Amino acid sequence: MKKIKVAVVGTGFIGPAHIEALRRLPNVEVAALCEANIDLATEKAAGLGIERAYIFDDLLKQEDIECIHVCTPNFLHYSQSKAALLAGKHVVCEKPLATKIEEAEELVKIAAETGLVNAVHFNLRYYPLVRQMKTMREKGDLGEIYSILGSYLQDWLFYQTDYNWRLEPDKSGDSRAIADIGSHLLDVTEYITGLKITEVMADFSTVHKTRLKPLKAIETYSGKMLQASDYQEVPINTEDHANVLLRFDNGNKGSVTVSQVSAGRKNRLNIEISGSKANFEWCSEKPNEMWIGKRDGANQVLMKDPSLVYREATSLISFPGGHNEGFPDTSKQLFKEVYAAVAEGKQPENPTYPTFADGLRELLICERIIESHRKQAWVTV
Ligand code: SOE
Repeated sequence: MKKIKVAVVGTGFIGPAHIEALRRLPNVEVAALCEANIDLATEKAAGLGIERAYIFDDLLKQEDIECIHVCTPNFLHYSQSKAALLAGKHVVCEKPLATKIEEAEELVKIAAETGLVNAVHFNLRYYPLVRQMKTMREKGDLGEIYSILGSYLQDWLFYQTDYNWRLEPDKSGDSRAIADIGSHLLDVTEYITGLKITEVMADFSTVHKTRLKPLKAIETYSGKMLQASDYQEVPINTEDHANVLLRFDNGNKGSVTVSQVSAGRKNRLNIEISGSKANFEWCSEKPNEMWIGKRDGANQVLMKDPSLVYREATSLISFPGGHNEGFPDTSKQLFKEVYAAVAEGKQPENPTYPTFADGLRELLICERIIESHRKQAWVTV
């Protein structure tokens, strides 16, 4: 079988997750790795068992590389996705697609003009029970949607000494928690419900007004306790926590809360959708079950099991009921759909996977949320 040769750019947290997921697909070969300089690229490629290493400009010259995964910090997504498309490469870009709406608009335009496959890694759509909830809603099992309650809570930025590039607006953009994890929550909200968010009312808080930025790389588990002189105190002006009221195009309402300082919540997206026939609740830390609430009968817990869900969800399931599938499997399932399109050589008419247009949609909502917070007023999306 001719394998599609792929390159991954960036090896922080998510780049290796892309590589692992891609290696589970029979028609794909991770042929190259790209990093900011050739020494780092070579070192990382060797560590990941990838034969070829490049800096970005040289990667674009590789004729045999058909698709590029952009897994670098947010501020590089636009330029690297644009250059890859113009070099004739299909592109899978991490969220957010860009840090500015006009950049995302340009990427959508170029992608449409080239006809190349373009996708954004909104991987949380690919938990099987997320697609099951979407399908159940489409088939009328939920009824009219009355309200939506969502949260996405983490604690990896809990301490004042927790530091990461996402805290720096020049690398991450003007929003942090909303753009980073709120984008996932808002995407799955519209994906499952089929509703469109029409207005937002946002209120942010920056819990740590300053953070202690390490002045040198902390050698992981070196046991070396950093001294005060090892840190620089820097001001922080992006949100640790955000509450957002939402209005939807069906006239009903909802709210979401995101936080990266919620002790004990490691990576917990929770959504509860109340309909006229039932109530759905699902949590990303227990992704193999969903709760179905009833007024006139027993509530139910549906387990991820290919024999118990609709066909649309079965296509995202590789293992029988009780054999849990989780975060790594979502990327595999997303890429399976993307690479079926890459094998055809072009973006399909109606992609089942999240595209650059979905990335633009999320960026628009996030930008309006930032605007609403700044104005302390309702803003139309
Ligand atoms: C950090 O908040 C992060 O790695 C996000 O950037 C990812 O998109 C999310 O899936 C997990 O948490």
